[in-house]
This record gives sequence, C-alpha cells and structure tokens, in this order.
Amino acid sequence: ITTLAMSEVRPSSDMAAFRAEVRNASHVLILSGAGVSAESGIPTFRGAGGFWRTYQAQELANPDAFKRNPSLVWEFYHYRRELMVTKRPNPAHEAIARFEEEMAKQGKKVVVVTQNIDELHKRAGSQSVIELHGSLFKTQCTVCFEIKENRDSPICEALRGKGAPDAEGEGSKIPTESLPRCGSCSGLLRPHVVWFGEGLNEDVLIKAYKELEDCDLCLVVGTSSVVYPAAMFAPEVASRGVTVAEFNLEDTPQTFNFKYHFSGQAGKLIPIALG
Ligand code: BV8
Ligand code: ZN
Repeated sequence: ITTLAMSEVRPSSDMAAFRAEVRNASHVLILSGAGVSAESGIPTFRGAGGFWRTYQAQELANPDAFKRNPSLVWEFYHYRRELMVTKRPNPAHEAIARFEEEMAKQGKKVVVVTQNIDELHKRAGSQSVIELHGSLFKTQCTVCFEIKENRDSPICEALRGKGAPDAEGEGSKIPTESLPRCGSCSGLLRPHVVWFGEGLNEDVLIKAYKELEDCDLCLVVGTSSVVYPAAMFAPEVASRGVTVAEFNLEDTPQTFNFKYHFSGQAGKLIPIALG
C-alpha cells in the first residue's frame, strides 16, 4: 500500500469525534490569533480591517518605524487601546474561559497561548493565559526598561482624540516629550509588545514550549499561521502525534498538518466544541 503523505489527507470535520477527544483530554492547549477576537469587532491583521490609515500592521509594529516616527506608532497603539474600551469578549473567549473552569474542577488543565495583545481572554475570565506578543495595556521604558500596566484613557494628553484610522498623512507629529513618558526616569515609553524583527521574551517562550510538550490535545483558533515562531507551535504539537483541531474561516498553510479542521466562525464553533 502507498502511505499517503500528510498533505494528501484532508483533516476530519467530525465534531462528535472531536468532542469525544475533548472529554478524554486532561491538559488542553488553546492557541489563538486575531480571528478569535474578530467577532468582538477587533480588526484582524490580514482581513479587510488589517489596515490602519494606509499602513499594514507590520509597517508600524517594528522598531525602525518607532525610531523614525514614534508619534505615528503611538497614534496606532493609542487607537487600538481606545478601541478596546467599546469592545468585549465574544462567545469564543467565554466558552474557553468556562471550559478552563470546568476542567479545573476535574483536576485537569487548560492553557491559552495567544498572539493577541487585546487581553480579551483575560477579560472573559481565562486564568492561565500566555501572551506571546505582549499587551496593549502594558508599557516598557526605552531607557530603564521598566514594564508597567497602563490602562489610562488616553495614555497621555497629547494623544487625546488622535489615532483616527481615516486621517491622512504622516500623523500628528507629537513631540517626543509629549508622548508617554516613564514615571521613574521620564524616558520615552513604548508599548510592551513584540514588534516584527524582535525576539519573543525568553521566559514567555520557555513557558509556551512547556505547554507544547505537556498538552494531550490542542486547538488552534483564528490564526493565519504565517507569523513565526507562533506559526510553528500547533504543527509542533501535531508532529508529536497529539490531536490538533484548527478552527478558521478558511484553510491555512498548516491545515493539512492537523487531524481536524472546522470551517466557520470561532464564536459559533468553539462553544460547540468545548460545550
Ligand atoms: C522574530 C504584536 C527574530 C504587535 C505581532 C520570512 C519568513 C519567515 C519569517 C520571517 C520572514 N521575515 C521576517 C520573519 C520573522 C517574522 C515573521 O514571521 N514575519 C512574517 C510576516 C513572515 N517574525 C518576527 O519578526 C517575530 N520575531 O522572528 O524575531 C529574532 C529571534 C531571536 C532574537 C531576535 C530576533 C516577531 C513576530 C511578532 C510580531 N508581533 N503582534 C501588534 O499586535 O501590534 S504579530 C501579529 O500578527 C499578531 O500578534 C499575530 O502573531 C500576527 C497576526 O496573525 P493572526 O493572529 O493569525 O491574525 P491574521 O489576521 O493574520 O489571521 C486571522 C485569522 O483568523 C485568519 O486565518 C482568518 O481566516 C481567521 N478568522 C478571521 N475571522 C475569524 C477567523 N477565524 C475564526 N472565526 C472568525 N470569526
Ligand atoms: Zn524609565
């Protein structure tokens, strides 16, 4: 008999079979990307909403852009922080948080490893969340490197009312002394997020890799699986022979590495899968 390469066998979409595997699991890893927050009204990176003004995220989410025009980059993050004031977790975030609670009662573990910086998993009640790429609501000082939570709206007076996604041109050119400054050393603050070209935090990576090794079931929800190293996490788990189920509106470059692929909206599918 010829052994079919993984890439020729379409993943299963048998929800009953997957739900049976969920019931048998005792350490579930849930990897999430922007698609899990789409139904909360947060634009994803590659969908239509993936643009802010004339820029794609990776044009602004990088150290050079910040060095060149910190005012524009802060307008981008200020806009995303303020957007969150009117947004809230959707049924996908809520089902994941409830699932963690139920499993904990049986002495079982659920861990969320998210690429998102919107904190919606935490707001839904998830306790065990690893934020691979940081958070919109943390700053880090470019001088003394102090990391602090910051939920001020606006984060500084000069950004009040700024950041409109439909404004033209190079932004407001706010002088750096009026941008967010460090309370300890008055150095210029930046968002505590991992930008393109920056390494992920060592401790965060170590914690994430441990979950990749320990889990006995994995869901990968709403990610295009094109940004590394996060894009390799679910395929890594699948290569250990552990069941991985992908939940997405469409196929991704990794779909054929997984045992299950469920097509549709996370807000609809996750409550069924984990309910
Ligand atoms: C690093 C924080 C090195 C900031 C982010 C060439 C080849 C390979 C790699 C590279 C390359 N060139 C450069 C690289 C490396 C680069 C990279 O991978 N680039 C990509 C673009 C090729 N990676 C990096 O730079 C990383 N660092 O490698 O450093 C290094 C190593 C050691 C020491 C020093 C240096 C850092 C990457 C992190 C960047 N920061 N975010 C911010 O948010 O502003 S990345 C950001 O984009 C997100 O965090 C996320 O990771 C990514 C977006 O991906 P998704 O979350 O998947 O979202 P997306 O919109 O793409 O997809 C949404 C999906 O949901 C879609 O599939 C859609 O169908 C689906 N969906 C939509 N709605 C729904 C839905 N599904 C279900 N229900 C719905 N309703
Ligand atoms: Zn400082």
